[in-house]
Amino acid sequence: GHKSCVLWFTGLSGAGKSTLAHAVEERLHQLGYRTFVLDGDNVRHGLCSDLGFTESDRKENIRRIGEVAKLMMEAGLIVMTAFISPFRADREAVRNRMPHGDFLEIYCQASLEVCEARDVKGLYKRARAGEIKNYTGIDSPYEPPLKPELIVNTECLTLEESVGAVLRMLQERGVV
Ligand code: GGZ
Repeated sequence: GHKSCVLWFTGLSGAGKSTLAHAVEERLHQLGYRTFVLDGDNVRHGLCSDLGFTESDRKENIRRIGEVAKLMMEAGLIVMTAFISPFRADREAVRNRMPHGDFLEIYCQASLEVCEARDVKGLYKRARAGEIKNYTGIDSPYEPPLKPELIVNTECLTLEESVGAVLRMLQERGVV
């Protein structure tokens, strides 16, 4: 069996958190590991459908996701979460709920300029136009991690290279 853990991807909208988490999941499946990815698609429509994007709603969003991730980890999975999780204190609170070493923070680093240029869903454009309030990077803050277990620069790296960096980190820490 493997060591279960939580891989906590954080970064701006459009930084590639969800894409990377799912690509890592595919690789881990090939290696025979059991995993689960929590992201906006399976959380914000259900568990957190009552929450929006105010500071207090984001805080509660991250708290719930952290608790669910912890339970899934206890069930033996490698859990990956892909949420902006913009506030350092909220991420640290989740970290402090887990046994030491089981919470691995991965910063998907990409400049606002690049994320905004990607604008996959057109939300940055709408935020710039004032149609969406409290948009992270526009009129709501993002606090980058000070000591993440891994920084993946998704501007410079291909998806394959990014997956490789995550797998290397997991090997170094004895997870896989
Ligand atoms: C940030 C927003 C907002 C606002 C809607 N601010 O590109 P996306 O669409 O798929 O990623 C964004 C997602 C962020 O949700 P999270 O649950 O990850 O946020 S947090 O961790 O801060 O709770 C974006 C969409 O939701 N979205 N409005 N105002 N992102």
